[in-house]
Amino acid sequence: IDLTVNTTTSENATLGPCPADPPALVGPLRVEFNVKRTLEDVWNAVRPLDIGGRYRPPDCISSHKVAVIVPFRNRHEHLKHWLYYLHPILKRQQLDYGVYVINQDGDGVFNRAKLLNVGYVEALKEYDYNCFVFSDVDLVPLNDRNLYKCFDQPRHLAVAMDKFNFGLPYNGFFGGVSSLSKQQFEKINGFPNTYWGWGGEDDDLYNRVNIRGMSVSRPDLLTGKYKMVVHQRDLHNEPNPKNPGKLVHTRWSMDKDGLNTLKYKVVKIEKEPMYSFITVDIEAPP
Ligand code: UD2
Ligand code: MN
Repeated sequence: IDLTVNTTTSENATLGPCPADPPALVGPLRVEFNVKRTLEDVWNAVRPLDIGGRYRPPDCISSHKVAVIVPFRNRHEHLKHWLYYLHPILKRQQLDYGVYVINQDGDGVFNRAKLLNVGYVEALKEYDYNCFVFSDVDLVPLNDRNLYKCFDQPRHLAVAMDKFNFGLPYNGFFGGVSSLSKQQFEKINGFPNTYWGWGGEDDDLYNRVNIRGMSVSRPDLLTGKYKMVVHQRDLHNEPNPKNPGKLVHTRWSMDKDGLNTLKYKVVKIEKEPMYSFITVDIEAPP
């Protein structure tokens, strides 16, 4: 007798793994920021999603369980562009993903890296993510073959930004968008929490990766093209002159400053249709 499962009656049990090359990718993309978008326009362009900006491919099982973490304060116009472009891309990439916007409460000094650590911890409370993509809110990829997943080594994705003439500004640049697996991120104790204001935190992460014997992988300069929304420096995020000097100490500071020393209070969690909006008090100096 034939004991094989009847495939027509148990569809869910018979989903296969997603292919290594997602079939719907199109390559180069047109991206336009000189358009006013309402949240409703954006929703109509990206729906359907599960609440909180969650998605998994309907027709295959993805092994990439990705939390996309966005540091945020007062950039709602940028967020609309980001959601409008990123959701369709992430869907075509067949990722099992969720979007977490980590909103710094109050108007103390901004701290991008600490917000990203918070995003890591909060996302893991919700789902068994194995990969974390850390992205500025104002950066949109110009090629959907730049996969928002994790690789054998920590990855730098934003290698060719328009503001840097589509090249790397320096060899060790690790800013904008990066991805680390859960294991890679734990191995480096996450981001530093002590880089207040603008600058340096991405270089510290680069140091951490190298000190732990890993290297940074990158897409080529055509696949890694990005467009950044043109903007001025925000209030309360001035370049901090103390940050560059800290970079020579990463080797000694990294075990005392990171995930293992992270302290914050969640003020509010809002489950929006296209993202989770987590407002946090990170004990920012005035
Ligand atoms: C560069 C890097 C960025 C980071 C930063 C230094 C690029 C494209 N990115 O960004 O990864 O290393 O330098 O700290 O080169 N943000 C807010 N509200 C604020 C301030 C910042 O939401 O008031 C968030 C937002 O996601 C923004 C990100 O922090 O995209 C980085 O800040 P930025 O865009 O002002 O700095 P930028 O473009 O020089
Ligand atoms: Mn920016």
